[in-house]
Amino acid sequence: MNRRFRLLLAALACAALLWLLLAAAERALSLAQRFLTLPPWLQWTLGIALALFALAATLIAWMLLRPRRRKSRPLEAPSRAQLDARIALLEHDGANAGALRAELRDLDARGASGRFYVAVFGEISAGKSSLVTALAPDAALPTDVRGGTTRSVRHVDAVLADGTPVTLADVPGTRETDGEHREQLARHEALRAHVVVYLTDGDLQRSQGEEVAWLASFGKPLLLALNKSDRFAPEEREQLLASLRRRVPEAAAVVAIRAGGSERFERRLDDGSRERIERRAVADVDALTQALQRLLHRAGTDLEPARERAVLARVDRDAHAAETALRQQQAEAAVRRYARRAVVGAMAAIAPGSDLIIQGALATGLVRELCRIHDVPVSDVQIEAFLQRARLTVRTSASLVLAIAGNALKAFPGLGTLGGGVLHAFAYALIFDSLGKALSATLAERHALDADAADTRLKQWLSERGGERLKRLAHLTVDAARQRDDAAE
Ligand SMILES: Nc1nc2c(ncn2[C@@H]2O[C@H](COP(=O)(O)OP(=O)(O)OP(=O)(O)O)[C@@H](O)[C@H]2O)c(=O)[nH]1
Ligand SMILES: [Mg+2]
Repeated sequence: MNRRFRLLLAALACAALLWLLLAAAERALSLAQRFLTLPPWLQWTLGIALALFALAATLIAWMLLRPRRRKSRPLEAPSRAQLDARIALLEHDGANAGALRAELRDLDARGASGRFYVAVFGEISAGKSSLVTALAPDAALPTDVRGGTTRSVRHVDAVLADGTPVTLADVPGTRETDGEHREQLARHEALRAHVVVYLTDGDLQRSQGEEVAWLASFGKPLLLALNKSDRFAPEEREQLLASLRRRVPEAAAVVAIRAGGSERFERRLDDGSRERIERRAVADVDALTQALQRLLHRAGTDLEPARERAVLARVDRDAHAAETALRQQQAEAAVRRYARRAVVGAMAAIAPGSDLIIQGALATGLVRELCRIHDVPVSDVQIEAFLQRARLTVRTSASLVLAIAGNALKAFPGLGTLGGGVLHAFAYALIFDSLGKALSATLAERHALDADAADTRLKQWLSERGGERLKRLAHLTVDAARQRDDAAE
């Protein structure tokens, strides 16, 4: 479109707009004139109706346009029955699932107790124990300026101002140097609670933001409390609260409190001298108590199902980790078993050739077994296609594998005394170990027999010269040879 034409269009649009505005103004003026000629009672009625209409329109616009709190998707968690079945399977396969069972027992016990559990969570020295003591003065939990005072989870019963009984959990602080185990305790306890009070004594650092996001990802109802508010001037406190509200929109409330600490002042004595006095400050946690009461009343019956989902989601993650570890163990045992069979087979061969060919039936057995362990369905055609590639890779790496085996014979003197066929037997141990490790890692990662990925890993493992691994394979070869010799006698 050329420039002139565009200018012409713009001028026309401006003229049309002006005409519309003038027409609207004229209409408004004539309406106003007619309005003024009406009798007063009609003027009043029309005026009130118009005001009500304007008010309703503003309200509707506000409801449509107001900033909304992000609604999080309900947390996905397996059902209790599914988890029970998985745990039973883990136990059947010899894994230790005691911690998972204990977590589910705790879930049931708390559910049956009908009490509200509130965990006080946050970095070390944020004032968690002071807050629990302020809410339940009989508890008198130890507090200290030094971080890391609380070493384990403690439950304390309290009654809120409106008479609601709650159980408060004082937990170790996060971000303590070498305190990973205690942090884990704290996190698990937070997930078991109906509500988490996240305590901070300033604006949120990045790590604290991550903790809050982690809690929110489990759908935990959160109250964010700015503690030690006595350290801030009123203006600064308001700014901090505004910043916290902006950064944690998931929080049901953001409040400022004073959980503890001490007050220092000077007193003039009769003899004119001055005495410095330090005493425990009076706590002011009303804003938090009220927010907690409101939350418990509002969310009431939804809290227990949400708590259950959070715990089940956590047990699901832990069960998944246990299943992965168990699979890994079973896969390693299978690889050891097949490597040993390959060694025995190689030693039994009367005149092993210099060409290292993977022994067909054994290799097929290993692939099938690993796929079964990793729960990956495979066809005979897929197995054969993968083994063909693997054979090619082994053939091209043969000289390297034999060189590694040769060096191992010198490095582990026991091997050298075993007589004929040991070089090849050890080479087969290396090949089967590499094949098994490569395939197992690929199956765990991709949940499919990806021949490309497994072959790339096989190449890496065939050239791997790690001392510990060679030592283990040397032991395996020596054991197999001894058994062969014992059987022959
Ligand atoms: N000025 C001030 N100091 C406070 C306040 N609340 C707690 N403190 C002090 O902060 C320090 C740490 O308090 P704790 O209650 O032990 O903190 P915690 O979070 O339980 O600490 P850990 O158990 O080590 O994680 C203590 O010296 C308290 O006296 C407060 O509101 N104002
Ligand atoms: Mg503490």
